[in-house]
Amino acid sequence: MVDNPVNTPVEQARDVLASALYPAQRLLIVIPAYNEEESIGHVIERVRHAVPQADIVVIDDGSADDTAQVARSHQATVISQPYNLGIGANVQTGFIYASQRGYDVTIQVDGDGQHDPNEIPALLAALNTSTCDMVIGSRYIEDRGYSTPRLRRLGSILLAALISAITRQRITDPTSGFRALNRQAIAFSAGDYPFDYPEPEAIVTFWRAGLRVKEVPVKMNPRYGGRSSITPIRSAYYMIKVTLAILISLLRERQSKPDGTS
Ligand SMILES: Nc1nc2c(ncn2[C@@H]2O[C@H](COP(=O)(O)OP(=O)(O)O)[C@@H](O)[C@H]2O)c(=O)[nH]1
Ligand SMILES: [Mg+2]
Repeated sequence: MVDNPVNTPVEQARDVLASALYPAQRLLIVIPAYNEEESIGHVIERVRHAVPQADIVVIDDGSADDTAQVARSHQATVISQPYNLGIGANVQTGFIYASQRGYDVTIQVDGDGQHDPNEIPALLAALNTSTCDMVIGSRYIEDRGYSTPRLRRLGSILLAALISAITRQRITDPTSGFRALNRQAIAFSAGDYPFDYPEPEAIVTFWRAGLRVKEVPVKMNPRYGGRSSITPIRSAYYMIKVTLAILISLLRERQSKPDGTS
């Protein structure tokens, strides 16, 4: 377990500024969780400490362990899927929930503890101060000590190159699920979101719909417990599947933005 790090004075000042600038913004933290009973309680507490004004929904993806019970015992709202739907459909459930309840911003924070809630204000600040619809927390823009297994890093670099070439914009961390979405991006994702390994493909889908994406540097942790779905053997499979999914998505009819423009 990682202890709750105390924010530096600069980080505290940034948080105060962010909430002072946008006091009325309704924030929803979407936490996808599949068999994360070891970490979910800690993640909820750290999120609450970092953004006390936000609501928290845990989307339990048909976990076989006590993820839902633990999340409820930490006073989070829990939506339990009837069975394991996979990460894309699971996260999309969060976007549908957010769009139905009129949230202004969602921030996806994984249930395994990899995403540092103290970085949420940085994502929010970028979403609010730049002209973009989605902000991605990237662990690779700056070296903040995150170590990725070699094969996975290679896959991530290749995917980043492919997506950067397609979107004509530098993307460094396409598999990061640490993301903030504004209303327009939430509405779009509630209606159309890739399934399975959705993060890289979603960047391309957004670009095709005219939604703007920006990356900001964040620090990330290793997961607290449990296992990543992406084992070394599955990395190669993941790469091929995601690359094909992205290329095929380019053949799909262009989706228009929720406001009807394209
Ligand atoms: N492995 C897996 N994770 C899921 C699923 N549905 C939701 N999740 C959650 O999605 C987040 C990211 O998954 P993870 O396996 O850590 O992927 P990684 O961070 O890219 O290695 C975690 O919080 C999981 O609990 C699923 O069907 N499989
Ligand atoms: Mg993870």
